Formats: sequence, structure tokens, C-alpha cells
Amino acid sequence: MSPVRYALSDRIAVLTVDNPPVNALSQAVRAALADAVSRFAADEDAEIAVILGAGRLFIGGADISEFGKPPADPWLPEVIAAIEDCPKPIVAAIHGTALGGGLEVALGCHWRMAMPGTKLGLPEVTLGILPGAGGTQRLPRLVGLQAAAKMIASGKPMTAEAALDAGLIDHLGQGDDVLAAARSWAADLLAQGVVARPTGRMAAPSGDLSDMRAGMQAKSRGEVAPVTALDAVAASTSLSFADGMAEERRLFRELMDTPQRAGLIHAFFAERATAKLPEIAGIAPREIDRLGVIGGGTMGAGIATSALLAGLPVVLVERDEAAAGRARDTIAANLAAAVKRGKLDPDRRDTLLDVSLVTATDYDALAPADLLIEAVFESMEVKQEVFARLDAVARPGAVLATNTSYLDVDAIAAVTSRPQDVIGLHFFSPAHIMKLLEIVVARDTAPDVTATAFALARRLGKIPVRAGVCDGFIGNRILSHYRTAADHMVLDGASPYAIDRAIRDFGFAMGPYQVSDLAGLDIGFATRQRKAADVHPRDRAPTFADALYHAGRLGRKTKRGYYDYSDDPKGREDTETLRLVQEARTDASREFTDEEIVRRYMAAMVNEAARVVGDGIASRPLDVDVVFLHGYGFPRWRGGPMHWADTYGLDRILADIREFARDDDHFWQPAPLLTELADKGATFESLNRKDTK
Ligand code: 3H9
Repeated sequence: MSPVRYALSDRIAVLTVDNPPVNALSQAVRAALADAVSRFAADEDAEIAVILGAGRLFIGGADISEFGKPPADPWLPEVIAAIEDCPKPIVAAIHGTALGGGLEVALGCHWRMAMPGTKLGLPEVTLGILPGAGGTQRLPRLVGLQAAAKMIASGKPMTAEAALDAGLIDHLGQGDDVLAAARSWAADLLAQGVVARPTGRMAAPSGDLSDMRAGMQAKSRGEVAPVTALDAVAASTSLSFADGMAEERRLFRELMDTPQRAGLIHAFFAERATAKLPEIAGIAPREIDRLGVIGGGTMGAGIATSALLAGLPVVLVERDEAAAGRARDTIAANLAAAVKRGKLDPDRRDTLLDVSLVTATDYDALAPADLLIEAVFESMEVKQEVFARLDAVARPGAVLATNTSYLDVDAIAAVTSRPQDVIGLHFFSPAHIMKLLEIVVARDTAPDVTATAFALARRLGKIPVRAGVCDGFIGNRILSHYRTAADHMVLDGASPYAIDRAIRDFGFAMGPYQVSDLAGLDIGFATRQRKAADVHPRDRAPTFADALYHAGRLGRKTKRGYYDYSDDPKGREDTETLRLVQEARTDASREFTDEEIVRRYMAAMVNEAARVVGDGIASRPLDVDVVFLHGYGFPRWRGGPMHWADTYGLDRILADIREFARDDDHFWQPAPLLTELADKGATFESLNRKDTK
């Protein structure tokens, strides 16, 4: 059956794009759409046409899975040109979402309407490309240069209501039936005697984007698509429509060939693959109608906020009334911020606080909860005590979860009479904002408990990644390894500021010593104390970090850590830090280039990540990538550490590790999986493909 249906009644032809799940513009859809437009042009009984999407949205864009393959006719720009050049009027009737090529189809139509709440956007830059089917030339003709440039370079969608104000659409439909609304508006347009109105023939916009371009260039940290997209939009002011289209095509092709495009598309599919786990396929999750949260500090309050925002009632238990009151205040502040960001209706906030949230000091209040999450102090003793108490009050079949970020979930489960119901849910702070959720499956965790955790993640709008039990799971275990590599460089002479700069230039949001300041140097100190018993005689302690800790420089919270925040919220480099670091060094100092800093940092990261995959802690390399993209500020356009490693070359990483091992063969031991893949000339990606889809 054709993916574009043609139906005619009352002189209105309805062309329905039907290609589940998102009506992507695959080759078959493009060909069928072109045929349907020709049929309408030739159909003497049809005077106006409506293009709409079947199912829950209009069109989700070009078919991303075709990227990187040889282009297949007809091209989308040609199909859209056929729509625009049709002598009879064609209307786009948009509901749900219109993104990328989907919105470009609408821009090629002569009139546009959208249903209330619809999202319209050109998100191509988030995939490392630019709108390549006329978006950069048609949108500025409709909404003006600045508004178009902003929408295209940010990739952010706008609502139908904003689109109407901006002139992107002409009409807001009524009701919830897009077909009925579209037919009714098309009949009105016919009655008004409207004619075809090609966007490409509208007046070219005027204006200048050089300031916006300079600002974007300054904050791009190496990402190329947004700036290139602005260049394409700017062409609409100086070139004819046809030449502007040719320039858009040239720049689109240029971006299509970049490793950044490959990295961003890898990220897109990896994020959707983490929830596809053979071990839970077909397994029904347990029902979750009420959440219990134990501990109302930043983490517990964040988890409670996240649940409330998703419509899940919460019982939160704290040790006394004062602590429970503070937790309620934190949640109220989180919800107020959500109102400010436009994520929550002010009326709903009151209901969430007064009805959906119960705070208590007695564990018995947790009895009705279906899933209980502990977010208390990070100590095995404390957590085991909490779990013993939960075991006594939780109803049979309730899921018992720990939010530990390092500790052994098997040992926590062991103090209960129901280890099959215990799982780790490692949220990242702030828990109501960060999307990543490491789901730590313990030795005895029942498959339906794992399925329940994934279902909860979906409900909370999180990106779940399965992890196995080990110290630090996927993210923190790898972090501790590359942090050690950075600390070794500082011990050997590199300034922490030089390391932060080199890592930021690589594309990370922050360098490791900025991260330390944010987390607090007391956290690192406590971790070192906890692991003191496991220290190998050849491990090199970060003596400078201890020196800063003992000097009371705990990071942002004390206004001084590696950086000085006393008169600059961003933090200034500080000679006192450099003095403490220098004093704590025992070996001779040497210089490190930025290039060597990055090579060492990344080799340590990829090597430990290979161990994490080899040990089965992460199911696939792509799971590591998603953890780093969403929990550790890894530059999205590099696709994640494993994708990056494939592009850099696993043989080169292995060679780097062997080079570094000449001075320190204790730390730099190649992971068996890395050696095996490099020797075979294989990639991490080859392991992803085995398990996905
Ligand atoms: C473009 O248009 C370029 C043009 O300018 C120029 C051309 C010349 N293609 O996200 P979901 C799959 S670039 C192929 O879970 P939701 C997705 O992988 C494109 N597949 O649903 C998943 O598969 P699976 C610009 C796609 O309801 C399934 O559909 N467009 C595409 O949460 C469901 O996806 C974009 O960047 C696609 N375009 O969200 C939009 N989109 O079930 C990208 C989705 O096997 N898409 N899939 O895992 C989205 O943002 C969301 O999918 C959307 C629906 C909001 C549409």
C-alpha cells in the first residue's frame, strides 16, 4: 500500500502521509508524495489539496536512517518544489509535531494551519546538518531573518500559537480532529477564492546576521552545524531564491560529510537503544502508583520532584519534623522553578504540594508505596540499616531501590529478605532535571523489577541505561580512572588550569578540576578515605587534592577550591592553588602540551570504558556513550567516548597506552577488550550492532 493516501470529496483532495512511527520522509514516501501531488494537479474535480500526517503527528522529518547511504531519487527539495509549483493551492494541516523536512514540506505548501499545542521546528543542527530542503530560504521569507536564524541555529521548536504570531502559520485549527479542521479551513479558503502562493517567490528578507554569527562562533566549542546553518540563512538576503537553494544544498552536503554529523546521529539512535534490552523484552513491569522516597536532601527532594512532575504521588520520609519541613521546602522551590521555566502550571503546583506529596517521619507511612527509593547518606552501614527497615514495612512485591552512586547493591540487597526486589536507581543531580538514570541490576534482581525500573524511567522522562554492580557502576567507575590520569599529569607538572582548558577545548562542558569545585573537594577526599584499604603500593595519591582539602578549599561552597570564586562566580585561577599544588609534588616537573593532555585523558577514559564493557557492567559500548553524553558533559557532536574512539582509531589508542606505560605500567594496562578489537581491526560499533534491533 502507498505510504501517501489520496482521497477526494467536495473538491478537496486529502493527501495523507502514513509511514509509522513518525511519518519520516523515506524514499518511498517522497516518491508517493510526488505522485500524489501530480495526481492532484491533473485531477479536474479537485480545486484545493490538504497534506496531513496519519497517527499522532504530521511528519517527523527526513528518514535519518538513510543518512550516510547513497541518495535515492526523488530528493526532498524536488518534491517540495513540485508542491510549491503546483498551480492549484495546497494547504499543510499540521498536528502533533512537524520537524525538519516535515516542516519544510509545510513551508513549501501555499497555506499552513496547525492544531493547538503542535510543535514546529527545524532541529537539523542537533543532528549536525542544516535544513536541506529549502528551510533556510523559505523560513526567513515568512518570519523574517532574525527569527528564522534563531529557530534554525538553535534547533528549538516553537508552539503553534507562537508560530501563528510569527507568521509561520496562517491559521490555528479548532477541536482535536485535524482532518475535520483542515477540511473546514480548506472549504473556507476555496470560498474566498485563494490561489497558490509560493513561498519561494515572496520578497527576500533583509538584515544582517554577523553579530549572531560571532556570538555563536564564540560559544560553539568546535561544533560546526549552527554557524554553517546561519551562513545558509544569511544567503537568503543576498542571493535569488534559486541561488540560495543551491548554496543551502552546498553547505548541507558539506555538513553531511562531517564526523560531527555521524557523532550526533549515533547519539540520537544510541539514546533510543539503551531501553531495548533482550532481558526485559516481553516482561510486564510491576504496577507503580505511589513512590516512597527515603531521605529529603538535594537528591531525595530532586527524585520526589521528578516523580511529582510526572504525576506520581510521593511519600517522603525524613528523620525528624525539621528535616521533613526542609525537604518540603526544597521540593516547593524545585516546583516553583519548574513553573518559571513554563514546565508546570501554577495551579497544578499547589495540588502537587498539598495533595500528591506526603512528608512523614515514620517508616510506616511507606507501607502503601509500590516503589521505594532510598537517598540517604552514602555509607554502606547507613544504607543497610535503611534497607533492613524498609524490608520490615514495605508491602510484598514492592520494589526497593537504592540511589547509591558507588556502593555494592548486592551487599545492600543481602540485608533484606527479598533481594529479588532490590535494584539500584542512580539518579544524577539535580535529579528532576538531569535525564540520565543508571539502572543497576544486582545479582538477584528479578527481571520484572528491571522492567519496572525501565518503565519508571520512561514515565519520568529519563534516559535509562542498564549497569551491573561494581564500584561506581558505568559512569563514576570510568570517571575515577580518567580523573586519576589527570591527577598524575598534575603530579608530573601540568597545571590543573591547563588541563581544564585543554579538556574544554576538546568540547567538554567543564574540565575535571572545575567539576571537583562544583561537587566539593570533601567528596573526593571521602572517596579516597573509603577506598584507602584498596590502595595498591604503586598507586600515586593526589597529594595536592588533600592539601587543598586540608586548607579548607572545598570548592564553590567555600568560595575557594581549585579556583577562587570570591569575586567571580565563574572562578578565577589562583596562585595560592598553584603554590599548594607545587608543594605537594614530589617528582620532577615537566611540560604537557594540550595535545598530550587530551590523549592521556581520553586514553584513560576509553581504556576503562573498554573494561566496563568487557566485564559486562555496560551492555554495549553505546550505553557508555549515552552515560557520558547525559551525565558527564561529553561533547554530543563527538558521539560519546566509544564512538569517538572508533573515529580516532582503537589501534592509535592502544599505541598511546603502550607509550604512556613506558613510564607507568601499573596505571596504563590496556583493557583486554581494547587489545582484542584493535588487533582484529574491529570497532566498538561492531559490538553495538550485535545487540541492537
Ligand atoms: C531532516 O529532516 C533533514 C532535512 O532538512 C533535509 C533533507 C534533505 N527518521 O523519538 P521516538 C524513529 S533531518 C527515522 O522514540 P517520540 C526513532 O528512532 C530530521 N527514524 O518517538 C524510534 O525508532 P525505534 C529532522 C526516526 O514520540 C521511533 O521513530 N527531524 C525519525 O518520543 C520513535 O521515535 C528530527 O530531527 C526520523 N526522522 O518522538 C526529528 N524520528 O522505535 C527526530 C524518529 O525503532 N525525531 N525516528 O527506536 C524526534 O525528534 C522524535 O522522534 C519525534 C517523536 C519528536 C518525532
